[in-house]
Amino acid sequence: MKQVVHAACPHDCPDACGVLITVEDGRATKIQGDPGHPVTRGFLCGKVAKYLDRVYSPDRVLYPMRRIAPKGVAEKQRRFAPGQPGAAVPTQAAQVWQRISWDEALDEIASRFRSIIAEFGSEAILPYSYGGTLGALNGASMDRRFFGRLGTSQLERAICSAAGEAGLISVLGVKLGTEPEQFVHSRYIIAWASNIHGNNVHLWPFIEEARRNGAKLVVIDPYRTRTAACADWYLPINPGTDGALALAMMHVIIGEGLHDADYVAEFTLGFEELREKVKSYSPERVAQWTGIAAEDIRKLALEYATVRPSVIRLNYGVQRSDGGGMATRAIVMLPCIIGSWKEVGGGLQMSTSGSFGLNKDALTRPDLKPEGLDHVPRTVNMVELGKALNTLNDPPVKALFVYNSNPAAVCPNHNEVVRGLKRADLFTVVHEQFFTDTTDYADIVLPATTFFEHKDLQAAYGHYYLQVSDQAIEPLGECRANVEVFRVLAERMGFNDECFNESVDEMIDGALASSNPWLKGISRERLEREGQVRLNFSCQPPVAGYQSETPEPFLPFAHGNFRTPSGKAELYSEAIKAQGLDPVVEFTPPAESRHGVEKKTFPLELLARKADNFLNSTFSNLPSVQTMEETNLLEMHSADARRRGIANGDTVRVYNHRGEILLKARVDGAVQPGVVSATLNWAKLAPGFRNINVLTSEKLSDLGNSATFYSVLVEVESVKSSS
Ligand SMILES: Nc1nc2c(c(=O)[nH]1)N[C@H]1C(S)=C(S)[C@@H](COP(=O)(O)OP(=O)(O)OC[C@H]3O[C@@H](n4cnc5c(=O)[nH]c(N)nc54)[C@H](O)[C@@H]3O)O[C@H]1N2
Ligand SMILES: Nc1nc2c(c(=O)[nH]1)N[C@H]1C(S)=C(S)[C@@H](COP(=O)(O)OP(=O)(O)OC[C@H]3O[C@@H](n4cnc5c(=O)[nH]c(N)nc54)[C@H](O)[C@@H]3O)O[C@H]1N2
Ligand code: SF4
Ligand SMILES: [Mo]
Repeated sequence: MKQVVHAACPHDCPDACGVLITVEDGRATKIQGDPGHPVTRGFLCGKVAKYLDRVYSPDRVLYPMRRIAPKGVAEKQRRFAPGQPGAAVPTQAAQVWQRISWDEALDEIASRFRSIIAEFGSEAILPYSYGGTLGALNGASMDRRFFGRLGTSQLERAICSAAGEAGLISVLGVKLGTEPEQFVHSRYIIAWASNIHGNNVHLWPFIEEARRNGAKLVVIDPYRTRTAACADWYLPINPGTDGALALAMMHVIIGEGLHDADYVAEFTLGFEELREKVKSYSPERVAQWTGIAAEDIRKLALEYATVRPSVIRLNYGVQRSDGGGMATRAIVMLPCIIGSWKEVGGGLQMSTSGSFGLNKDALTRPDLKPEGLDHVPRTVNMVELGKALNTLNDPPVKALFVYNSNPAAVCPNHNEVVRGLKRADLFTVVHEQFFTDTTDYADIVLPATTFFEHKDLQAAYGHYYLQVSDQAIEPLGECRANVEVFRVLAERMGFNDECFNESVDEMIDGALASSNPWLKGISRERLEREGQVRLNFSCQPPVAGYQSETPEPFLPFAHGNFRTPSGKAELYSEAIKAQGLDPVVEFTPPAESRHGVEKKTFPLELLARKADNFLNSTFSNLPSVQTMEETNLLEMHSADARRRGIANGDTVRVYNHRGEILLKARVDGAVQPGVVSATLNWAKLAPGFRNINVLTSEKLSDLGNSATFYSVLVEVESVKSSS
């Protein structure tokens, strides 16, 4: 029998694609983008187009496993050749793992948890999860109920976007932005720290259409991405200096009287303070930090303010830096002062996720608590996992439960993370699809389903369509979805709260039962029928003069409606002031940068970037995806290479006070002098079984306690020449 199932890609990606899976006799035989999804438009990115290879990979974890060897990397099983696609050699060999039944696994977990709680208290258990799936249920529902009821330490999930979100919310009060479909109406598009070809490819066709209509594309990125290579104007910027650039743009715009005085007067707060603040950020002064010439800064500001509609696609690269929150805040002020929120094809998009307003309390049940716990459990920042595992006391972390994440690859300060994970007294459970870097340190590995094998509800952070993702095939082997694992664990721990019995459909219904007016008329049944449904913006004021068959564009802030305390776009923020920061906005160079306080430690700024064809560390072990991505490279400028006697193809040692890694030099013009770049990979597929995060730091950003992956200083030296 042949059928086509509608699913939604749950990976941590703004596009949240609609997916059609063809199933024949119970086996998935084809995957394609849903042509009916207005943003997916029938195509998938390269990695998910090969998803059958992932689902049916011989390397999947299919059964619960118990470790019978010491924790860590089984060196003999690893191979590495610099610059070659790494052969996936998972440590699932018989001498490392013993297959056990689910009953044995659950019994062992429950009994270890009980004895740890008895001796150290429930906070000695730390859940650890992030973006494996962004499905509303398998991302955050039964797991939160379980850990809340158990009273474990709470996890501050700040590894990705928290600084930018805090910056965005400080101005707008909510995570909303320009919808991708509107980019076709833009005349001036700034891709700001936005690797659209790599990370947000479904925006690209809209930009191409706009360019066919005469729009100009400007890219601001220290790395010459494929997007930058296609741009009309590429502005390489020094890492971590975007806040200064935005301040200088406002200096020019306000100085020239090009701001929208009516919009500013009616819908913003603190314009006079901002006008004062930007006076000291002249293009000439800012040029020395950003590396962008003063006349280019001036030109950018003038064009942005006058070629209309102009739109900014701001992505998260800016905010992976010490001052990332403030930099985001400064950039988000730009559409507010030029009033481009009023225009179809204007405004700014960083995230659209604030629109869905699913009933998160119904999903996560923050009211659940263990009997007798008299305080709110402590919070551990996931960025500081190394520190938590090695230094936390009172109580120490004695058990770690990892799901939806691969911290041994993605966490900063990798060496410290590994030191912690190696602790013999740490009981680690990892629920995974593959034998990752993190399972190398697990006591128990539990097999997880892929999105083909479970049902979920899918929101998005790059568009406004909600989807139900249907289950296409039966779980492989003994795989279980996150929801089901925490359901049975709750039972094993003796929790008889009704919520642990809720069915997946009941949970979806609960998530949709929300006071958000934009969910009006959107039921599970309708989502199942239609696949994807645009949020119901019918209660928004009409867009003046809009005539078209297509739905009326969504202009969230055309008439103000900011969700800040003042109801205005806050160019001055009491909330920011309360954090001890400048209530308007300020710029300080990142500590680890050429102008920062630690500039003398190491000379080169490292961008520890994402790979265009992986998704963070996901996909990096799949041979068919490896062929699309060259890994373990250090890209550098010829001036820096020459000075160090490094030739293209040489093996180089990249190091700082946190660690070192061997990579293959690529001298190709992707970065400016003073900057080097390398991408994330599984540690066990890299030389020495370490990845780029040996160099990154646990330092937190100014707002949101986020990670600072892109503020890192290193030195590079040649090890030996390649043949
Ligand atoms: N193919 C692919 N797609 C992905 C991912 C992936 O790993 N691979 N990851 C997913 C995830 S988790 C996320 S959060 C999103 C993130 O997607 P993006 O928000 O696009 O994030 P990044 O790739 O971190 O950074 C974007 C760009 O910012 C640049 N950049 C770095 N530092 C600076 C700076 O100081 N200033 C400026 N102007 N630019 C800078 C980087 O070189 C990069 O090209 O993508 C998602 N999609
Ligand atoms: N150097 C450097 N480090 C970075 C970044 C960077 O740009 N540079 N980016 C950072 C960012 S933005 C982010 S978001 C983080 C991402 O950090 P993570 O969210 O940990 O990302 P992934 O590496 O994609 O690992 C997700 C894991 O979840 C598993 N998984 C997928 N679906 C499921 C499921 O349904 N159930 C279970 N149990 N597991 C599942 C996958 O197999 C995969 O191994 O990495 C951060 N680390
Ligand atoms: S990873 Fe992103 S672009 Fe690729 S299929 Fe999933 S949602 Fe679409
Ligand atoms: Mo992320």
